[in-house]
Amino acid sequence: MDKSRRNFVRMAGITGGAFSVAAVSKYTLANLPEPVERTDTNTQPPYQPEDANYNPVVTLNGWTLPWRYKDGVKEFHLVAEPVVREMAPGFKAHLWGYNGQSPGPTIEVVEGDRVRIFVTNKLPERTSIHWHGQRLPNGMDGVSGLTQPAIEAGKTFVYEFVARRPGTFMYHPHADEMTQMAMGMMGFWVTHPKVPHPAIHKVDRDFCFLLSSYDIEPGSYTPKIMTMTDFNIWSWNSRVFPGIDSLNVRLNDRVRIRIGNLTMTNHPIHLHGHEFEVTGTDGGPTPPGSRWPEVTTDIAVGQMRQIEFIANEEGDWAFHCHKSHHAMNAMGHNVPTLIGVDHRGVAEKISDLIPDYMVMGERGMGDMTEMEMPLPENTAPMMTGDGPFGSVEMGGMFSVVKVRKDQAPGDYSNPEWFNHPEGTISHEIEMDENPRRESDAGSGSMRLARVSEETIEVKVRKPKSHNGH
Ligand SMILES: [Cu+2]
Repeated sequence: MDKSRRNFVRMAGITGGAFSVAAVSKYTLANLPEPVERTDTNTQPPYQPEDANYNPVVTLNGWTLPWRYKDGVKEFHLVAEPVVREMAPGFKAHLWGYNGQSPGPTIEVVEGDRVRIFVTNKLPERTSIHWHGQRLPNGMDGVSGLTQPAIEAGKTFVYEFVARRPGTFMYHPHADEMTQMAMGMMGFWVTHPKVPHPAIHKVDRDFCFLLSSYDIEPGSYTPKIMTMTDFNIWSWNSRVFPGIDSLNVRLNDRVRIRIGNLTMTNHPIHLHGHEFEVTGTDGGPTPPGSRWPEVTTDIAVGQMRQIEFIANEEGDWAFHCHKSHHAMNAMGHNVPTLIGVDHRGVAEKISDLIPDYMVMGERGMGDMTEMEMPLPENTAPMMTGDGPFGSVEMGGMFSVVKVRKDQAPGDYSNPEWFNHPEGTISHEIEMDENPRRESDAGSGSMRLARVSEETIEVKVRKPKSHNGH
């Protein structure tokens, strides 16, 4: 196609953003909906069509794909293509995705809707889309070779089915899956109930995101697609902390968060300060009698979970994967544990030879967060993120649920850090400088002892080897 004839215009106003559509294209001529693209990574406000009688979802660092009505059918156009995703400030990845981004836009419909989805393949290889969790005719299931021929590069296919079941779903390729999912091809799908459903609550806020992982060497841009286990980028919607937006809610809101796992391992997702219930899976809403309170729920590979809670505690509540290695950014895993190893002298000597040399991990890894050692270009710091009290020392699958009294209903904008009521912040206390205070003999009270530096040295100093070096 002659690229110079493609004239992109900006559609401002719908969600205040940077949609762009081709003004005249072969799609118009073929009577297909113009593909809508976004290239930025900001969480878009809910997409609220005029006739929507549901509370739309908000996709973390993402957006919902607009559709057009044609003969009572909701028509969408997905374009599979190479994209550039800024995964965190200062760190971009060359991924594959849909309509300008990875993950692709969220598709949001209502139970009973007939949907028609055009899929144009602008990848260098063939693809297909599987509609994970949907009830549909077998030939619409998107498994290339099994239920349809693959969509060859440059071709457009159409899928059409009725969204029969309300719930939480996703879409992804079912052609060269290992490569295409390792490259970021995936998207969310939400089907709202048509009429009130006994197991589906009305909620005030409804968030969604996908878990994905990448293996991108520090200083490079493209994921290594053959990696099976040793991923180094653990992301929510292809973003890593501090690049993941916070989930901003109003005090006493009922909040739903829908999460799907398209990585190669499980993720125990943990919320601070509240208990939640798992109210649904990709198999549908869970029966209310089957629910119990949790603060962590494990999401296995290929599973989806929707959690719900009443946000009735004000504050900035951490929300993260509980696997600590998934809450940090690109790092080597072959680093020996150096806690307690005495480097005094060694570092000085090496510094004479290598000016930027820095001993890693002598007092734990927390110092890494403020380290001055230069990172390769295009690398997200391993543990980072400034909070109101210093570095958060996190990365990867970490964000914050911000619960505020004065967050207006429907306002998803990011408030300032929490203003703690006086006397409610953990703080340092005055310590007696005596190394050891005599406890009241026999009183059974706890010994408040300050262990001397010497004791620490004995406990942690690496023992000498047998032959006495
Ligand atoms: Cu995890």
